[in-house]
Formats: sequence, structure tokens, C-alpha cells
Amino acid sequence: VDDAPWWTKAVVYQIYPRSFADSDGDGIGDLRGILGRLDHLVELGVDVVWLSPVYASPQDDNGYDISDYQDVDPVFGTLDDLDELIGALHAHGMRLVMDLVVNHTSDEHPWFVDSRSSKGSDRRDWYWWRPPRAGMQPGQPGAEPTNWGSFFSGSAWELDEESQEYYLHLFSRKQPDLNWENPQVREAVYAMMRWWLDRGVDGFRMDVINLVSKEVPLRDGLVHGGLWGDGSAFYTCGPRIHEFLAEMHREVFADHPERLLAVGEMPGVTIEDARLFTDPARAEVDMVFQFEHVGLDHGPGGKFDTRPLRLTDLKTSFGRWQAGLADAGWNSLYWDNHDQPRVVSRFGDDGRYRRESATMLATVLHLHRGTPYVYQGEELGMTNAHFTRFEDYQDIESLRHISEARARGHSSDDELLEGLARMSRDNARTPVQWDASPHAGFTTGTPWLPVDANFLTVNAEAERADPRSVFHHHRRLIALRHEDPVVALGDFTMLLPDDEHVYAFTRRLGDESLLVLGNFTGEERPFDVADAWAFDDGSALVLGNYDDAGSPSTLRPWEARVYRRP
Ligand code: ISL
Repeated sequence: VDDAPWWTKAVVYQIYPRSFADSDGDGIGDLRGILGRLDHLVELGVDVVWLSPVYASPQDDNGYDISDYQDVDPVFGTLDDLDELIGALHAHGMRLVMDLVVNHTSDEHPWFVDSRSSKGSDRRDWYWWRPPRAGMQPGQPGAEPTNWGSFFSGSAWELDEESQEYYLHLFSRKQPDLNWENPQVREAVYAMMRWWLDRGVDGFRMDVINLVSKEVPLRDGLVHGGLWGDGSAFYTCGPRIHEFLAEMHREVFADHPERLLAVGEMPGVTIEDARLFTDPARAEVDMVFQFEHVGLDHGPGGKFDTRPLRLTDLKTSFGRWQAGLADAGWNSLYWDNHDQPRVVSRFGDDGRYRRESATMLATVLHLHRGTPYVYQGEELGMTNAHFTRFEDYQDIESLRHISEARARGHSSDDELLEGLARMSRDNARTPVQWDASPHAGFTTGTPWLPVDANFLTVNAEAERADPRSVFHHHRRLIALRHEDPVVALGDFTMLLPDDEHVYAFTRRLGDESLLVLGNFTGEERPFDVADAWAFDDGSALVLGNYDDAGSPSTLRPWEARVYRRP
């Protein structure tokens, strides 16, 4: 227990700087805005801040398209501001983890500008350049080198008029993929990472890092029914991915691994691979973000075609990940981030039971074994955006989805809007609601994305003033993890796997046990865990989201409880 890594009992808070706090009235959040709100993080008690990208960027994908890895975009401030933020967080005992986006750069990054300049450029091979498909003319439909679709709709290939060759972009055409087969690319990335560590940052959240190894030669993927093929089998945890991450660890982290945090964002990662990535003996990364649980409500038509969550599916998924990484490796735990809809709207009730469901969801998540992540506003019970017009959407994924659906002759605008309202990434990106003043205290100007109308009641000031609030509940969950080793390190056992309403599990470390219960519905639900837990055996309620203990056999709407024994 004593020699467990520090991050087993840490909680990470994600800041999406564009939407956090604006200090200069341009309607876009910035670093000085964050500096002005540190009290909020200190009171919450989080240990680490993960900062979404603030690097120089044309902002095609809100900073996930980087044109200079070693500078701050003027929209967010300066390198001096960032140094000040690092210092201020450290002074409060918090760490700062930077986003690391190295599967791709911006097409305006000097590396790509150089690579594109001619077929003979020294950096030509830093990206994935390919001629048209054999026997076809550049630009002809179907002439793309492979049939792969991009994550943001359309082909994953863009024709460069000048050289008449295509370059690969798994995301937008302004995000060309770096060629990690080239050792110069890897060395340049590692040098940049070392530069940041020398500046004082405490680690990296590595954007889509499991996509950097592509199987060569590149070839067509299966067509599942859409316009484009699915290339994911050739680039998800590709042939050299473990080699690359072990190399990165040696080159970047080896001098001070115990201080740092390395977390890999890994869409499509399997449990087997996640074990390998996070097994400390292999020295690759400390933990990964997996996507299974946030795909359970995707329908056959993809993420915008939603279906209701079945609680038993969630239990099966979390249960497998808890078991799979029990004796080696480590889980990241999250509901929300800047790419996901708000969990209180998605799996809870953002109306009548907003407080109850947000606190229940947080309780269930934080009591699993792994490191919990809180995304800005989640601790306030912020909801989806409630946009009803196409014009409100700004996210590139949503905009590309709208235009592709229209080009295909989609069924109805209402249906399209419905899918967006449920799943658009903009749901997570509306400005943080600080108080009941104009624009929720986010900015004195015009916010880049509309503030939700519910800010008059859902805001940080109101939450901090109410001891029962979502905010204070998060504060208590974080404190519990800090104080109680069973929360960080206890074994996990799922209970009631077939129950569609009540989520239940135990944690155990030595003589101490916890029982965690959560009602995933707005009705009273009976439960029976007598096989696993005796309530009369010195068991005490340590945390709940109702004012009194309630009945030992029924949960009230969206109720959560944590019991401890002995
Ligand atoms: O949100 C998604 C699409 O529905 C995910 O597939 C997402 O694109 C994927 O998790 C990768 O996300 C990361 O890389 C993207 C960036 O747009 C996301 O914001 C980032 O979190 C490209 O850099």
C-alpha cells in the first residue's frame, strides 16, 4: 500500500481552456482566466490538472491541430502565463499534465509545410504521402490510396494539387498524420516532450496515441455499409505501438518516472492491450483511456444514432475492465471529457433529479478501482447544451456530420438535430457556469459558444453555497479517496450483475470493506445484497446523496450510498 504510485489515490481535473474562464473579454477562455479560478480547484481538492491544448494552432479542431508545439496560442495567452500557471499549481500541491497531440500536426506546422513543399523535401517522409490508386487519375472519385474514412466524415486522404499526391489525415484535412515509422519524427517528438518536462510540467495525456503505428503497406479496410472503408484494423494498436511507447518511455520519462504521469488516450483499445500498455514492468504508460462504456449507447448508425443504455451492459463492461486490470495495469475512470456529452444528461436525469443523478453517477465512478477524471463543469452537474438550431453548433465533427448527412439526403432535420443534441461534442464545450451574472461570469464579452440558459440555477457560486450540491459531493468523494486506501487500492467485486436498475459492488483491502450502491432510475428500487454484505455487522454509511440513511432494502430515486466495514 505504501509503495503504490501517487496517482492511485489522485483525482485529475480536465480543463478545456477555451470554455473555462475568459480574462480578457474576447469570449474565449484563456490561461489568465484559469489563474483567476484556482480557488475552485483548491477547494475541490483535485491533485492534477490536465490542460487540453493551448499550443499555437489554427484552431480547426479547437487546438488539437498544432502548428507549434513549443509556443502558446495568443488566443490563450503566452508562455509566461503558462509558466505562471505551472508555478501556481505547484504552489498549491497540484500537478500539471499537458495534452500531447502527436498522431498528427496542423497542416500549417512548419514540418508539414516543408514536407508538402516538394516530393524531394527532406521531410517528405515525415507524413504519409501516397500516389493515386494504380491506374487512376489524381482527384478522380475512388482514386484515394486506400478507402479509409476519416473520424470526421469523408475520406482520410486529401489530394495535394501541387505534387498530385495524397496525404493521410485520420481526423480533419488540416490534421495530417505524422509518419512514426520515420525515426527522425519520433526523435523530434521526444525532444519536444523533454523540453516541456524541463519547463516543469508533470506529464502528458497522449491524444489518440494508440493510432500512431500504421500497418504498412497501407491497404483497404472493410466497408460496413457507409461510403468509406474502415481502416481501423490497420492503425488501432498497430504492429509497432508497444515498441514506440516503450521507446518514448526510455527517451522521455526514464529519468524521473515516479514524479510524472503518462496517460494514453486509446480509442478501440482492448483489455488485453491495455494490460500490456499499463503493466508497470513494461514501462510504457501509467494508464489508458478506453472507450467501451461511452460506446454502449451508440446505435447501428454510429454515435449520432443513439439507443438507451442498458445498465447490465455497463456492468458487464466496467466489470471486465476492473477484472482485466486487477493484478497488473491500471484503469482511468471517466464519464465526461470534451468529446462526450454530459453524463447527467446522458445516463442521469438533468431535470427533476439533476442533483441526485449527478451525485449518484459520480459516486459509482469514483469508487471503482482506477484514477478518476473530472471534466470541468461535471462537478457542478452541468448539463448538455440544449441547442435547437444548426447554427449553434461549432464543433468540426458535428459540422462535418451535418454536411455529410445532408449530402446523403438524410431523413429529416428534426432527426439530425436530435442526434446532435444527444451526442455532439459541443454539449461538453459550453462555457463553465460560474455564477448568475451575465454569461454566467465566464466572460464580459460574447461567449464563443452559447451559455446554457440553466446557468441562473446551475453555477459554481450556487453549488459552493449548498452543502448537498454536486460540487460538495465531488469534494467528499475526492477526500475519501485521499484518506481511505481501500478506495484507491481495494479489490473490486461486482454484485447484482443482472439487475437493470441498481449498480452494486464491494471493494476490499485487508480487513476493510466498502459497499457501493447506485440507483440508475428515477423510481424507488429494492435491492438484496445479503450474500455479500451484512448490514448489522458494524457497517456504517460513510457517504450518500440523501439527507438520511434510508431503508436497508430500498434505494430512492437516483440514490447512492457507500457503506464501510468494520
Ligand atoms: O469524439 C470522438 C468522435 O466521436 C472520438 O472518436 C474522438 O475523435 C477520439 O476520441 C479522439 O479524440 C482526440 O483526438 C481528436 C480530437 O478531435 C479530440 O478532441 C481528442 O480528444 C483529434 O486530435
